[in-house]
Amino acid sequence: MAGEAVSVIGLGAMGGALAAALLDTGREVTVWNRTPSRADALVERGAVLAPSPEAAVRAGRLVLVCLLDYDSVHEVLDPAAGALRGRALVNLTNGTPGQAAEFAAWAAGHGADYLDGGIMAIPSTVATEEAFLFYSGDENVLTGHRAALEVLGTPHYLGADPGLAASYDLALLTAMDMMFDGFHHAVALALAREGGSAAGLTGHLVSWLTNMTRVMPAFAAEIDAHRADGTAPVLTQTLDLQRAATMNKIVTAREAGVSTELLERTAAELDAMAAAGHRDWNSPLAIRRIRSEPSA
Ligand code: FVH
Repeated sequence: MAGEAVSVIGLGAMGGALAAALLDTGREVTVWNRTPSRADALVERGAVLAPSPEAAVRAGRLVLVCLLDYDSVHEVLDPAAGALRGRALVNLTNGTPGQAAEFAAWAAGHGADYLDGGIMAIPSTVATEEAFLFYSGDENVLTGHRAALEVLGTPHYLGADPGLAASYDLALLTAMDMMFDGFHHAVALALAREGGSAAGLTGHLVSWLTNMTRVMPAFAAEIDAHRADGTAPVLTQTLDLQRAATMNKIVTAREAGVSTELLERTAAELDAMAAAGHRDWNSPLAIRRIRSEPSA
């Protein structure tokens, strides 16, 4: 839809990709960045470079913010606060749920309609089918500007609590970090053997992890059911089996000269579950343990 005025504040790798995607759809895009030269390529393609954050805010009914962190968001937007009234402000800067809640209150105090967002994409996948974004806060912002926000990636509205999007965003990023820790550990083990290689292992690893991710919805259903009514989990393994397998992994890592730090944490958790009188490992128990619930 050409004609809808959108402002993008912050033209790093991600903000630049967001602005470019909006320009591609023929929208009027105003941009601002601390280092103005980062706007050059966008201006060549039709974007308007605002002289100040305040001018950028005034230029768009929808204002997207994508900066390094919340300190920079405040540094940039505090002097522009007077222009926010009546604007739809969407902050796509990574931060904690607490920071999102604090900023939502600040934005509401200045009369902005505030939506917090988390981008589940990298710059090269913005505006592709792969990209999705979490949103929480004022749902009317999403409803009123859905066409523009859908350009960036599929929107998932989570609820009115402005911290929800940050919470889901960081949850997914944490799982990703742990997956890459596991990948690097696995490759280090493979490299310790004559004939082992990263590429040789990785094809099998991707198949294995892809198969294992298919069990997650069943685990999730068990966790939710357990929370609601105490239903016993279906997917379960004995702690003895888990502990024996973990010990094999620790010995193998040690022999390969690979750090056992992460595995020792797992072993300690399994030991603690056994010491608390549990016989079986299952996902609801693992969740209770990680949440430090007394029964785990
Ligand atoms: N890049 C990615 O793959 C991830 C994917 C998921 C979402 N994140 C989040 O997006 C935010 C911005 O990330 P980015 O990739 O654009 O980051 P940079 O390329 O490093 O650009 C940083 C921008 O922030 C500006 N900036 C930093 N400090 C200040 C400040 N004190 N005052 C004003 N602006 C500031 C910086 O300006 P400049 O250095 O060009 O002048 C850039 O515009 C982030 O929350 C990710 O977690 C990206």
